[in-house]
Amino acid sequence: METQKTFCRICEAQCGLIVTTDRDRVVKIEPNPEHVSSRGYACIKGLKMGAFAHSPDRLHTPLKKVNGSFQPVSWSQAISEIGERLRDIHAKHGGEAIAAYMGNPIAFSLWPTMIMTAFLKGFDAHKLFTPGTQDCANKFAGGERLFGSPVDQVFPDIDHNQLLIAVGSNPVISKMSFISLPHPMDRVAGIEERGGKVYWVNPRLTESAKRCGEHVPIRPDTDVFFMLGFLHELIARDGVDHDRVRRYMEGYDLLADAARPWTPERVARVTRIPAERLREMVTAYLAADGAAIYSSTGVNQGRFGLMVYWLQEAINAISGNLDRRGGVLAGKGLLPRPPASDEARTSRIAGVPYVNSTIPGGIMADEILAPGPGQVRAMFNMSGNPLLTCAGSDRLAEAFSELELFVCLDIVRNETAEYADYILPGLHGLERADIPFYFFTMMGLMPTRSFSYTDPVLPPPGESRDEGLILRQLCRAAGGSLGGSRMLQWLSNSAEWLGKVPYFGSRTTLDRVFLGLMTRSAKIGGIGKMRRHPDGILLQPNQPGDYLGQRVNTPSGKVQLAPPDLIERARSLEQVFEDELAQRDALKLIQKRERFSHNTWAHNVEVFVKGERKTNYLYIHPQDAQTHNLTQGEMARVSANGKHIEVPVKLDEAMMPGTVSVPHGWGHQRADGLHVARATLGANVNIIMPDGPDAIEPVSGMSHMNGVIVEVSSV
Ligand SMILES: Nc1nc2c(c(=O)[nH]1)N[C@H]1C(S)=C(S)[C@@H](COP(=O)(O)OP(=O)(O)OC[C@H]3O[C@@H](n4cnc5c(=O)[nH]c(N)nc54)[C@H](O)[C@@H]3O)O[C@H]1N2
Ligand SMILES: Nc1nc2c(c(=O)[nH]1)N[C@H]1C(S)=C(S)[C@@H](COP(=O)(O)OP(=O)(O)OC[C@H]3O[C@@H](n4cnc5c(=O)[nH]c(N)nc54)[C@H](O)[C@@H]3O)O[C@H]1N2
Ligand code: SF4
Ligand SMILES: [Mo]
Repeated sequence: METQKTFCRICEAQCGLIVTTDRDRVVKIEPNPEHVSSRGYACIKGLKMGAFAHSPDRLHTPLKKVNGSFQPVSWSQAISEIGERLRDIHAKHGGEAIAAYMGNPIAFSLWPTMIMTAFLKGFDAHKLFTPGTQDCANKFAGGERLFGSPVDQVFPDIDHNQLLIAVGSNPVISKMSFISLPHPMDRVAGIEERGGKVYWVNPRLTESAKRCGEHVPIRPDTDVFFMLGFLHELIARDGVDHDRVRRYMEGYDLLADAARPWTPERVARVTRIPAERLREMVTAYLAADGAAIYSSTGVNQGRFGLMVYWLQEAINAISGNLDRRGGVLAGKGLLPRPPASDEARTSRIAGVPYVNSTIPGGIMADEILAPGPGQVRAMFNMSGNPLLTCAGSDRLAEAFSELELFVCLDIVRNETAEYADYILPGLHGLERADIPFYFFTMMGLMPTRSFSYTDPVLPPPGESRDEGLILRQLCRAAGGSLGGSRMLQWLSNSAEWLGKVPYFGSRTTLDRVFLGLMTRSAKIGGIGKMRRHPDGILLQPNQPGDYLGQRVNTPSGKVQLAPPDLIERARSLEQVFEDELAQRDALKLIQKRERFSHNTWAHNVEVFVKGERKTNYLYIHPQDAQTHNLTQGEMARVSANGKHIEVPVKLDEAMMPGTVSVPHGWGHQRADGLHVARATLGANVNIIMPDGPDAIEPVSGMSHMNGVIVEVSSV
């Protein structure tokens, strides 16, 4: 038996763990009480991840599709055949024809994600799809507009907030996003314990709202009106720190103009938050000695996620809460940021803009299906299951079947991989060395500033390989140069060659060299030092007062309160308001994350899909169920955009009337490679989610997955 300390890479909390192994198998995973940031906290998914790492469905060799079925092939065959096809596509159609999707799990590992970017650059390719436009690209687009860079982001100073308004967030289940917060509910509940206040603005009475604070029900996808009403009231009460605004911000008058028409009484008609309730929240916000409004995927995935982000951060800024103790703090990364791309790229599909150097998932099918120059013909999917996680699954299925070359790098054969020509076995998180997620190392979104390093805990099973190495080998085989640099490719080749020499081998794994360079450039020391600190290292705490006038990245150095394109869009809200009134009786579908689910992959772990958990449901308020003649347990048909799915009904008083929910990540029945998930029931909600250029938020490219109008009926 051996024990090793590591940290979890499933969600942003990145909890410290102690893993006990016996002959390369996980026997037990426990929370690490000594870890500097998580201090003994971990959730069920982290503690049970051994089951996923050791799944009997793990791929041990590369697979190639031959006459419609997958057969094991050698690495050298897979690499050389893919290389040849890629070389050919590149020669005929250029880099525009090559794209990649990089999914959520591997985003927590810096090395393979960097290599993916360098791999694409090696073919002058730039179409990188990620889940970002399914969860947070509005924040990147907002950061760019307000603070001068997509990676300039702020987070609530949670351990000092005296008031927190959390909009569209449910930490008990998800553990939060854009903030690394192990044991989030203890930290949020701490606000009340020190006499402060917490509000949860949410169409559902969530697990979090049941734990502490007050629930403020809101009609889905009307948060932009809530923010406008809040801003209107804040200005009407002169809750503005004019001196700070004058010194550090620009565009205040235009911002105030945008809020003028939206009185609390008026916005109440669509948000259903009574005017008095909103006024009471503004009073509490102004009275608090340090307050923050924070929002997450519940609004990001609506039609106005970018507008909500803008207004929320404008409120935090003009009220004097930005860059102050107990308000919101601007992240300060540890590593130098990768240089921002100076080209403002747009897609050939309707001129859709890229955000943070990625292209929206909502136009992936169009990029593959629409003929003409730039049509995507080769696709590399690393650690993603876009067939189930991106909007418009049916069109995506059609698109994936059209690809000339489709390669998946995964640890199992998931639903998307069924469409692949090759599936290449990568590593599970426990099998790789790592430093923290780039939201923390680059963006500094950490209330407790800390740094950890982990060596791999498990050896790779069978012939599976580090994804960084796979991509480097593919790049070489196709005649590309990593990062477009011959020098880099030469370095990569040499490291690979040296890796085969017994003595050098253990010293020249490029990932370790890279991570060592990163820890050194973070001025933390080398890996040797990090190994002596398996519980992580605490860094100098966040300092309020070091951002405004000093680190704001806009050309003038001032926070931009009135980005022109957002001011312009604010004018179109009059029509949206009228439309909302006209749709007041329609049912709106929202997302819901589940304790034992994690997007798609957790459903292939037996303990997570036991009993009642073997399917997703239509969650619906009993009153709505009665109106639609639905009863507990019966199958319901849920329709939108001319498509439908069928799921069992679960009556749920926690849902606001007029709101229903169907959790995503389900619908595994055709997953031949996933023996546990295949036996689950449930349906893929993304079949009914809209895709295409008209269905995404025009500036940030966010897919519309929340507040989608649906119809329900019994089957
Ligand atoms: N309707 C709707 N859709 C949604 C959402 C929603 O709320 N509603 N949420 C969205 C969000 S927030 C996200 S982040 C996306 C997630 O979307 P995706 O990233 O596409 O899906 P996941 O299920 O997270 O993971 C995909 C695959 O990663 C593989 N994997 C796990 N670890 C590794 C590894 O270390 N290496 C490799 N190579 N593979 C690995 C798993 O086996 C799995 O097959 O879904 C989005 N989709
Ligand atoms: N157990 C579990 N944990 C997860 C994940 C998982 O799948 N399962 N996924 C991980 C990933 S990839 C991410 S990105 C994070 C996301 O983490 P969060 O962004 O914190 O997401 P949720 O906790 O789902 O909170 C979203 C909340 O928004 C509410 N909501 C829905 N529509 C609206 C609306 O129109 N307005 C308002 N105000 N609220 C609305 C929902 O009721 C829900 O409570 O979670 C991560 N953690
Ligand atoms: S909260 Fe997130 S990081 Fe912590 S153990 Fe659970 S899944 Fe892992
Ligand atoms: Mo996500």
